[in-house]
Amino acid sequence: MKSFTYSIDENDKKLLQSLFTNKTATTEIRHTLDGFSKLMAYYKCAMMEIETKFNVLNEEFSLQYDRNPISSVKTRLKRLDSIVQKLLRNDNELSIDSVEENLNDVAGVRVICSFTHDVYTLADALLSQDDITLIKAKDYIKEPKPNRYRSLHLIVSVPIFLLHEKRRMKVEIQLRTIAMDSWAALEHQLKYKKDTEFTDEMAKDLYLCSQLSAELDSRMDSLREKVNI
Ligand code: 0O2
Repeated sequence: MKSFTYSIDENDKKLLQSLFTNKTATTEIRHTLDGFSKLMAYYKCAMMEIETKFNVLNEEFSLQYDRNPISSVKTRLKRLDSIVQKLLRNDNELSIDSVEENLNDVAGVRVICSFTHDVYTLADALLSQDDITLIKAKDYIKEPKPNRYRSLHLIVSVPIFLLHEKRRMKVEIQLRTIAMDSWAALEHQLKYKKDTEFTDEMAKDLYLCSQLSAELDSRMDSLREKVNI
């Protein structure tokens, strides 16, 4: 059985000690560490709830249409150093409450689909569930980012049921096709690879790849429509 606890490593502890409290009293530090571990465990539970919902939708879809719309579901919890960087970048307070209030993407679920049509079918099916609240949607498929990044982003809140309380937690969901995912992974690698310069030629090639990937998705969707699957 999977553990529900979020364990913080030594680096996280040091970072928390220096950033989340300016007091050195041991009880204060322990309180902060416990609070952060608890919050991350809640995010993990929310992430698992969403992952399960997509797995259920995938099963049900395959019963009805004899194919799986989901190629894979990936989950990730934002690392503490990324959490701190994002709070600082946005001029938000460094506190545990501030994480919950200001960040939407501590818990992330990425759903990779076979067809663009499936992205919207799954998003609609999830959003029609009565325990899911849509907080924000960004459709980078209909309106790609200037670098041609495509994906459908949903920020939702989902309830998690604890021993004595029910809490709503935010989860960022990214839905995309296999082609969109391959492109995003390549773009991320090229951009963040520190030992290689990101040249104009690479940017042009990447742009061409984005066009090809969009065309591939569109043709695949047309074929899917023809065979009505
Ligand atoms: P990681 O490790 O992937 O999480 P928000 O405050 O959420 O409204 P934000 O953070 O700008 O504003 O959200 P947005 O635009 O919805 O994008 C958040 C995430 O989408 C990023 O997370 C990436 O995962 C992905 N993403 C967005 N734009 C791009 C892009 O141009 N290229 C690639 N490859 N991915 C993109 P993080 O926080 O960068 O990292």
